[in-house]
Amino acid sequence: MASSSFLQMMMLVLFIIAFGTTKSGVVVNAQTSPPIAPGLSLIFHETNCPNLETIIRNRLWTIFNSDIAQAAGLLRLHFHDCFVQGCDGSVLLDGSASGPSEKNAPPNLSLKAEAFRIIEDLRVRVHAACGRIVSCSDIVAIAARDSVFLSGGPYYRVPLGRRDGLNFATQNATLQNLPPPSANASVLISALATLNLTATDLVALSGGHTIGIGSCGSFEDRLYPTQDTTMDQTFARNLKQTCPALNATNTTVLDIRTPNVFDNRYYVDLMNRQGLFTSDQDLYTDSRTRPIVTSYAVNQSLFFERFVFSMIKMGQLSVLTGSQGEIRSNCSARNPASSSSYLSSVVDIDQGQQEAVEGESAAF
Ligand SMILES: *[C@@H]1O[C@H](CO)[C@@H](O)[C@H](O)[C@H]1NC(C)=O
Ligand SMILES: *[C@@H]1O[C@H](CO)[C@@H](O)[C@H](O)[C@H]1NC(C)=O
Ligand SMILES: *[C@@H]1O[C@H](CO)[C@@H](O)[C@H](O)[C@H]1NC(C)=O
Ligand SMILES: *[C@@H]1O[C@H](CO)[C@@H](O)[C@H](O)[C@H]1NC(C)=O
Ligand SMILES: *[C@@H]1O[C@H](CO)[C@@H](O)[C@H](O)[C@H]1NC(C)=O
Ligand SMILES: *[C@@H]1O[C@H](CO)[C@@H](O)[C@H](O)[C@H]1NC(C)=O
Ligand SMILES: *[C@@H]1O[C@H](CO)[C@@H](O)[C@H](O)[C@H]1NC(C)=O
Ligand SMILES: CC(=O)N[C@H]1CO[C@H](CO)[C@@H](O)[C@@H]1O
Repeated sequence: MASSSFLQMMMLVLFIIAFGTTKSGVVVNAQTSPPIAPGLSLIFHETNCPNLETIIRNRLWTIFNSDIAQAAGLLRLHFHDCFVQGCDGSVLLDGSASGPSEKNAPPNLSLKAEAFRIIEDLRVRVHAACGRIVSCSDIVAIAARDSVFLSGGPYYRVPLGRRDGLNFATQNATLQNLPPPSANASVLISALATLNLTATDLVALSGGHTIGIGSCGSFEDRLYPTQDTTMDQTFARNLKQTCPALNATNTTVLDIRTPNVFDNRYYVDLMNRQGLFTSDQDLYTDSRTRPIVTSYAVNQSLFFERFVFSMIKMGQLSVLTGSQGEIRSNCSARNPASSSSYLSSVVDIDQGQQEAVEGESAAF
């Protein structure tokens, strides 16, 4: 589905949206949006960086044309950023518990490492055009939206004006806020409740697994030593070929029906007991979330509407605005002048401990 004709079609839709000639089914209107956080605005960069969104979209269009898999990595980066101490770009910092440093990267996380490189590349382009006025966290939020849209999902406008955080995401914050793929619905519901996200938000945001891949280590506990009884037999047999034993390093798609298309088939997978992670499948087992899964499986428009709502809500979690934080001149490092006193504490972070945090091993 990385075909250029598909992407061209999406660009056309976007063109139509931009010039308001018609109303497309994939545009989710403002009435279904949550309130915009104080300090953020839909037109924040309209006058000082009018080409911001075009620069990002054109670049991502080119990247996705040769590798649509990058879309999932960029979407996941926004999740990880927002879940851990708010959407402040802290996940991008070299030294954060799941940050880009090669030392921290678990094996076979090339997708994630590439996502960090793409964000920094976008920042260079945006700052070259407009100066250092757009934050890395805003760029991550726009890139996530474009990843959704250019993969076939809904288009929505992203509230902008985030500032980049000065603090690294610690291992504790990362572990506490990013539930593992082995988490059940109860754990997920309470983890998201601490972020003021509801069970409906949980099910909608989990729909991000309609694109992307997972590695054996994230679901091998469902295969060995004993097979998870909720798993479809044929699905389990195929997964055992992909991951022949514990500690296998293979990967497989999260949505077996349409792995590279942003649609509602992920929920159809769950209804057929073909969800990859426990954190996916348990949404259909748990009576609190099961009806929500079913409603999205039978109505893609409803899923798109709720996904957009929850993305905008999540995308505004504990944002820094106004004079808080800074606009980084390098997404993976704090600006030099203000950081000298803080940088010394970075070396105190125990590298061994950081490696224990599996960047990809999260339910989102
Ligand atoms: C991290 O969490 C552990 C256990 O949950 C706790 O013992 C430790 O004090 C925490 N560290 C920090 C810096 O908060
Ligand atoms: C969910 O997982 C938690 C932590 O592993 C466990 O304590 C709880 O019993 C589980 N709940 C259900 C309904 O399986
Ligand atoms: C959740 O909502 C409460 C009450 O509105 C607020 O005090 C708290 O800061 C919010 N938490 C987050 C993580 O946004
Ligand atoms: C990886 O998965 C593929 C597809 O299921 C399978 O053919 C291959 O044998 C697996 N590779 C390893 C090393 O297990
Ligand atoms: C898998 O790795 C863990 C930790 O590295 C190790 O304890 C375990 O023995 C390994 N299991 C197999 C089947 O290789
Ligand atoms: C599907 O959801 C949309 C958006 O909420 C709604 O307008 C529509 O009526 C629903 N369709 C059906 C068949 O329920
Ligand atoms: C950005 O910061 C990272 C982490 O400190 C560093 O490795 C990299 O060289 C910096 N990039 C530039 C262009 O200075
Ligand atoms: C370091 C590591 O585990 N690398 C593995 C990544 O995945 C490929 C297959 O997809 C393996 O061949 C590598 O050994």
